Amino acid sequence: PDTIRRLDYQPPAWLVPDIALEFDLGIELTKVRATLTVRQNPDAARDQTLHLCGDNLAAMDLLVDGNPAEGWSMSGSNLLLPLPGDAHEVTIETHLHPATNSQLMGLYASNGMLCTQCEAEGFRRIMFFPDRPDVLSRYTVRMKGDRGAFPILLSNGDMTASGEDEDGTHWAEWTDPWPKPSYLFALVAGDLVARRDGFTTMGGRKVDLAVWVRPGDEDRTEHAMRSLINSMKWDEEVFGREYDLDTFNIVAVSDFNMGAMENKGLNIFNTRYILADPDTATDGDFDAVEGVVGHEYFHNWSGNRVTCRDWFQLSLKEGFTVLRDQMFSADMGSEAVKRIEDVRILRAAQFPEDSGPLAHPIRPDSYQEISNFYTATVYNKGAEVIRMMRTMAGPEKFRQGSDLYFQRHDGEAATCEDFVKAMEDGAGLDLSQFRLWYEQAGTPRVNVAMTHDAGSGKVTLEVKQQVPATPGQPVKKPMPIPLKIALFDRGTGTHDGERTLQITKASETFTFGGFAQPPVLSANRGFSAPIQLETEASDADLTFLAASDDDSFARYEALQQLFTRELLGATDSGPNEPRRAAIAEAMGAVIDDTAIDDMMRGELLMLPAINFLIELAAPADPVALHEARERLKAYLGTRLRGRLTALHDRASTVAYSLDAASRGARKVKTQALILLAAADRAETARRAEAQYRAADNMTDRQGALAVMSGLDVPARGELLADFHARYADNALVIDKWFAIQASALRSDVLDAVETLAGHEDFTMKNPNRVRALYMTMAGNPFAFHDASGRGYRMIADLVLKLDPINPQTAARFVPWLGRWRKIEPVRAAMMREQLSRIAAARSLSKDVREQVTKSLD
Ligand code: HT7
Ligand code: ZN
Repeated sequence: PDTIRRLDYQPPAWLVPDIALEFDLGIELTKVRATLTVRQNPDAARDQTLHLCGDNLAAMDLLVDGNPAEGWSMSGSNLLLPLPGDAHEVTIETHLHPATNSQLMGLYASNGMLCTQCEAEGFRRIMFFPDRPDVLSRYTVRMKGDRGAFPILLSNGDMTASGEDEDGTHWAEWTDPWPKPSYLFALVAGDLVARRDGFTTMGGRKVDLAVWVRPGDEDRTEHAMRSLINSMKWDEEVFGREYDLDTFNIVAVSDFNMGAMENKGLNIFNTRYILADPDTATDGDFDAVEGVVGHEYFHNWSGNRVTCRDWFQLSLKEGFTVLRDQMFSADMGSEAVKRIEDVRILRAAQFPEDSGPLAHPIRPDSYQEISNFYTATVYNKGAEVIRMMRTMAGPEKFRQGSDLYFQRHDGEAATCEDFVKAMEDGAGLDLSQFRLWYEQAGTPRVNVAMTHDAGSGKVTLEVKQQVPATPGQPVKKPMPIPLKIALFDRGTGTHDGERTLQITKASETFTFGGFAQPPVLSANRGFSAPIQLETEASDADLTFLAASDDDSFARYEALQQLFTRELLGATDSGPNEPRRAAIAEAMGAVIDDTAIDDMMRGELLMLPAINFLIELAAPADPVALHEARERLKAYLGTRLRGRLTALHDRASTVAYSLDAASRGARKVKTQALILLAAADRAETARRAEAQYRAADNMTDRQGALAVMSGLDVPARGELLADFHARYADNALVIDKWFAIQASALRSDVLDAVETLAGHEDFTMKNPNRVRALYMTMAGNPFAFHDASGRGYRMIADLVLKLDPINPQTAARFVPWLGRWRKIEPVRAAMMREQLSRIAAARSLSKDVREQVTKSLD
């Protein structure tokens, strides 16, 4: 397979300033005619052949300047067209079959509607084109179709004309004045209804807003619309970014490979990130809608107005936009809780990637299939890297850097280097060494050792860092790390101010005076750098920080470290009684502490996930870790039973609303049930059943059902059946029904998954459904790491079966098997065996082939 390399970049020989597209729409057959104005790129080496990418296309008609093209040829699936001069008009016709497009890339059918997905390389499945992000064109789109089947016709930009024909068809013309790369092209045609609203920008532009959904879903779009308006306002206030068209459309589709897509003026969303009401969506779902609506909207500047030169620069738009959506959600809710959630995601998804066979820098050096690089590294670590720049510069200077970046590169296809340079110039930072964060993969391990000299009152911190070897990068340089610390006085429980240490070397020391007693070190406060931190803190120090740290992240982290120590130690030598008691006391204090709100209390009561512990324990026995975790839950549930039941009782009296107090109450209710269930199954089952039956919202109902689903009690089956019957018509809730059962910590969970795969509601064609069942199972260590190896086999079977249908989605399951190096040898051998079985398949997509080959290395 071809490997594309970052350093081989060449500018395009031909530019396409304008493209006019005509669509004659049909579910079975859509005809597309494109007229491209092409001209030689003065900044590139001259080439008299126009290279047009195609994927699964045939040119039904091909004209140059109005005459049949001569001398053209196919090179694989691409079209090569010799052109004699500097500027030409090229016309091409293609025929598409949306109904059979199960890959969901290009133009496809979903529930009777037509829609597109072009990022990263989907446009070439619609039209022959230089399908690369540094070719920017002005698009005019005219589409016609049956009025009954496609009453709504949408594309990018603003609608400039429309009309009806006598044969029952109608047409619309959309014009997007902003030059854009082909990956931002979009078209939607179908029977849709809109929630409409408006927004007036800071410059006075009146923008018509619409959220389009299938008839019947419109009542569940209020939160998405509110989130959109909040995003537009927030981007003006915080980043000075204003919207630039008269129309902003969002369309929700139920068959979608990812979360959403930021097409210019016409965002297309997975229904999962649009539809929400209290009866069908949890508080977490509401947050996800807000975050993803914000994310896609923010791309209008970080991605669309300034786009990427090539796909190696993906983090330029994705890392920056994730940081922007994280800041937005923090401002809309609780900054402290949002930070903890974001770090939890980073640790669960990105740390394993960074320490495994698929590790890559946030700006990768090579790829075979770009879809495999829409990763937690590019997105979430990319956001952390830009967050560090913000930490080093401070918010005001960071804003100056961001302003300069947008001003310098508006209308361009830029690079990560352009962003870093703008930050250097605009924010006044020296980022020469910092560029390593774009080059080196791997999570730095930082060790901080503290010594105290009673005579001089001096405290010395010796900081050592090491960046682990990753594929293709055996030797690493030391990273620049902004490490926020505070030194606490044990007696008063206060500190003398937060400091940011700028670490630049493999080993260095920092000294501070004025400490009569050894202080307690609070380090990496606010998770100021995406590192694995090791300190020599005693259990007593951690207990102190868990109770007293004024940085909420550090407080959470101290508790997590106590849990982690206990869980990792317990798999070798059983529980550590004093530590367990200290944890119970710290948890009791968290329950009682009236100074923290329930949203934060809910976070503090959560034990670390097994998939995070596997990272630290390597080589891990996941089931032994699971058992240790269950034992600790049972211990805490027993020790804290009175307080947890009181907490559950108190929270159960709070009425439903979307405000923080009410959401916090729901969060602690489920956390209390989780701990109590491990201690007293029968009593907790009664409590959970009561919560389920009394629920007037999905958060309570799903939380209770998830707890019930892990228990062996008669009501379990009854409630699962009730849930299914109650929501039989709602695909997103039926996804929950599948996921709840696949996440159960029960010995028969794999039988259940197998049965569910044969359920009439299960389909391989809908990525949400596949993920609900199989991604949840792969993420459930108790199921996936079943000692028989059956979990591994089931995921390999899925990959092989799904690959011919939807290779992109299939490839996303491979990394679970690729984590074999972290797992004890017997299971690791079985995981490898399944990877080899996939690799041996006669025909594999490029997507799966790349992931499997790299995972076996
Ligand atoms: N920029 C969007 C990426 C995306 C995508 C990529 C590959 C295949 C399908 C896809 N759908 C959306 C999403 C985002 O980050 O906003
Ligand atoms: Zn994005």
